[in-house]
Amino acid sequence: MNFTYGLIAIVGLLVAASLALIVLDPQEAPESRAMVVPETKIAQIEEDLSQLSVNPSILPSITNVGDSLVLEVEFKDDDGNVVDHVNYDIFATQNSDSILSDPASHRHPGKYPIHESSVLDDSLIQIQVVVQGLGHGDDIFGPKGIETTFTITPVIAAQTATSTEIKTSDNSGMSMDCQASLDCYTPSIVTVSVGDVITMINSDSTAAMHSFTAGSVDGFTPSPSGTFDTGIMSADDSFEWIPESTGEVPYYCLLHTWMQGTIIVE
Ligand SMILES: [Cu+2]
Repeated sequence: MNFTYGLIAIVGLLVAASLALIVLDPQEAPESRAMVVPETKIAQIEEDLSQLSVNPSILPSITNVGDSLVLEVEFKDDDGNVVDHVNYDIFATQNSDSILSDPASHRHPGKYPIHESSVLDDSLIQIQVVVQGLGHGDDIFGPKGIETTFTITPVIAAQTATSTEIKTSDNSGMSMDCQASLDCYTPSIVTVSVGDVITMINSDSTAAMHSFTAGSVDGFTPSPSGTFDTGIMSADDSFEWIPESTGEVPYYCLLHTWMQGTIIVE
């Protein structure tokens, strides 16, 4: 049904309603409805309908790179009142590729489509909403073909990097006892994520020098892996390491090879 045809249907209904109020005698059947509407009145109604405003707004919930864009479309008139029973098409593109195409969508009060795109990259998203009239089935009226374009820049999700501290234990250089109790370093086993900041601190209150050297120890023979090495640290020295790949990273102290720990990177 095109716009003009819809208008005429509405005009017909309006005229029928007004005639029903005026003509109380059911015997006096109204004349052909279309015939009694003056051209000026059609023009006026056409003008009124064309000015009916249906303004879409998009309510996106996710715009992270690597996720889908999930959104609903809400419609309001110029006074900010929600307009329901809106028929609309929605399309979205990114890099000129279609990432969403839901033509013939319809928003009911309380029951409305949630549109979901394919996975986003980091380039601009263009969303086009085309209002196709109000109502259902054959009874569709109101503004049609009104296009509104939205643009969204996907967000690159912030790295939720956490920082982790590993310290040398008091007296860990003086006695091998901490080897059995697994607390030469505290914590001696720690699980972190790729991108986390690991701060290694020589906090031993005896002011002994220590290192955090990635690698393993066979008996008293160390095999450095080269993943990280703080070198010899004086009291209160610290060193930062950010793991770039997953895996278990054992480490030890160059000066006291019984001091051993493990960083598990996930
Ligand atoms: Cu040490």
